[in-house]
Amino acid sequence: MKKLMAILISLVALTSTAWAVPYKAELKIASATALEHTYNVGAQYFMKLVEERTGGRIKFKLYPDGQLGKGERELLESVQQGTIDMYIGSTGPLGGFSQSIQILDIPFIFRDYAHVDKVLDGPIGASLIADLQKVQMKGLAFWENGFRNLTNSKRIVRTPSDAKGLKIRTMENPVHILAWKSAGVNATPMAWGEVYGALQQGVIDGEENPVAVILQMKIYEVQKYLSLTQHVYSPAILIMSLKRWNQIPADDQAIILKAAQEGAVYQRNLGRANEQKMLAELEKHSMVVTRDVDKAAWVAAMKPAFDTFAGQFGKDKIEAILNTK
Ligand code: EAX
Repeated sequence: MKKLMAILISLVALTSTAWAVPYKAELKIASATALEHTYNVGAQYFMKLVEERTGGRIKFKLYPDGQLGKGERELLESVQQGTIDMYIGSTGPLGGFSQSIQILDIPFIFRDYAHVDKVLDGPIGASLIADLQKVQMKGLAFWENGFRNLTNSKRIVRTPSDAKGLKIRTMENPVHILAWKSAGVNATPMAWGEVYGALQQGVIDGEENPVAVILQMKIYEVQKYLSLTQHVYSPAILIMSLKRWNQIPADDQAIILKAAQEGAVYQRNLGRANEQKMLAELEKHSMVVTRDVDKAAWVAAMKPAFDTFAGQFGKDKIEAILNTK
C-alpha cells in the first residue's frame, strides 16, 4: 500500500510540474524623458534581451515622456503601489522613499565615471539597492543620468557669484536644494514635467541636468547658457515593483537581472561616448557653452551641503565612497 502511495505522489508531482503553465507577462516600463533619451534607448535594449531569452514569454510596453506621470516622483509612487511595473529614471526623487540613496546626490562626492562605476557596481551600490526592498521596490541595476550642469537664460556663469540670485529649478531632492541654496541661488524644486514650460514662461531662470537631457529634452530651445559645472553625479536606476517581482519565477528573475546589468553597461556608455558630440550639437542650436567654470569655487560654495549631509549619513559612509579606488 505504502509503495502504491509513493508511486501515486511522485506521479502527481511529475505531471504537475510538466503541466505547470510557463510564466507569461507584458510589463509596463515608464520614464519621464523623450523616447530618444538614453533611458529609453537603454530600456529597449534591455526589453529585447529579456524577450529573446524568455522566448517571448515576458514582453514589455514602454511609456516614455511622462505619459504615465508628470515627474519621476509620481512614477516612483506608481511603481511602489504596483500600478506601473517598472521605472527607468534618475534616483533624484528616490531619496524621498528610501533615504539612504541620497548619499549619492552629495555635490562633488564622485571624482569621475570610473569612480562612479566602482561605487555603484560594488558593495555600496548593492546595499543601497537592498534598502529599496523595504519600500516595495526591487532595484535591478544602476543606469546613468550623468554629471549635472547648470543652464540659464540670463548670462554666462563661471563662478557661483555669477549665478547669485538666479531662480534655478532643482529636482525634488533636499541635497540638491541645499547645495544650490548654499551657492546663493534661489533654489526652486519642481517636477520634471513642469520644467520646460516654466523656463519658456520665464517663471524660472535656469535648471541643471546632464548634457543628454539638455539635448534630448530640447532644453536648448528655452535656455541660452550652459555651464559645465558637473556639480553632482546623478545616477539612474531600473526598478521593478516588488509586488510584480515576487510573481516572477526565479529562472526568469535571473534573466531579468542579467539583462538589467548588461543594459547598464550599454546605457551608461550611450551618454559617455557621445557627450562631446552632444555638446557640439547644443552649440549648433546656439547654446553658449562655458567649459572653463571655476570648479574650486563651486566645490567651496556647495561645501555646506556636503558637510550637512556627510553629518547625516555618517563620516564612515562618506569616506567609504571617497576612498573607493
Ligand atoms: O531623469 O528631473 C530631472 O532633472 C531629471 O534629471 C530628469 O528628469 C532626467
